[in-house]
Amino acid sequence: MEFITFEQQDFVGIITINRPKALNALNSSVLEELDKTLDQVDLSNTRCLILTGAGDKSFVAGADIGEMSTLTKAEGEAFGKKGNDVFRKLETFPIPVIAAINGFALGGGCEIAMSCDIRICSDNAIFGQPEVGLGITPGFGGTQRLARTVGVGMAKQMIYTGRNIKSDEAFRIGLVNAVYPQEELMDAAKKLASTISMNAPIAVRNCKKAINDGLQVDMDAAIVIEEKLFGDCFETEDQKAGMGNFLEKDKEKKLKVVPFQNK
Ligand code: DAK
Repeated sequence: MEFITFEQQDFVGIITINRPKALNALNSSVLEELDKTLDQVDLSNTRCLILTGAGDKSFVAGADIGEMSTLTKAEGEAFGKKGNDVFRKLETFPIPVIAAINGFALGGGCEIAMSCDIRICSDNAIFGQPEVGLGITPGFGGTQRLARTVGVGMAKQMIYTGRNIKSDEAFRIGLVNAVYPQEELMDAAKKLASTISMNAPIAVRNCKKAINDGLQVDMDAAIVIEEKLFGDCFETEDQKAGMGNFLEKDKEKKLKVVPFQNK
């Protein structure tokens, strides 16, 4: 791979978009490599992913404007589909994905972060959807995910003005869960990922699916989705061990990682 690196640390996979000279802008190759990287994640041994950008200046400065500038309508549509497919793959990936946003997250950069489950950022992070200034609309889900993440009014303001916001404002409006000094960001991301990966993996996966799928339907249907995924956890080793440890008051065992179960 030319533009993506993958590193496995225990149960955590770290994906780095590595195109720092272009501030990690997303061209077709980056999108294709990201797609392949996700396909290659060993889900029997990985419980959480971290997505970040190389360098200390930029997470992702958007889709590659140079590549996009000469696209025909048909090519623009194909490029948009490539991006949307991989963003959706991230969003629906079976395990949680944490975006560790280490600088600019503009346009497609903000959009890819919003496809992740959890966003944390460094204090120099800058967010924005500047597309209207380039004569286009956000094309990788920005009009949809930003409104769902920060509310309709704030999303419309950010998108219509194309104004960038700093990390403190991103935190205030709920676009990120926490802000860290740049040098502490990756440790914080790893700690968060490690905490998630110490929990029962089937339950964590089912929580992600329940939240994601439930948000697409009305509450009656959403509760049915939850019921099914709740029921699905029973008779797993994780459920038996987790509840058994509690009933046996075995605090040591409770802290042990329950072996992953493929179903
Ligand atoms: N694309 C390509 N190259 C980029 C880039 C980008 N988005 N952002 C930065 N670079 C490159 C710069 O060209 C420069 O390259 P060299 O000149 O050194 O070769 C290098 O990265 C360093 O950038 P700067 O010299 O500009 O660095 P500064 O610190 O001065 O400024 C900046 C940093 C992030 C403020 C600035 O680079 C900037 O404004 N970049 C563009 C940010 C932006 O507008 N992003 C949104 C892109 S639009 C679609 C689906 C999705 C999309 C569109 C369509 N369809 C459905 C069809 C998505 C659109 C977008 O994301």
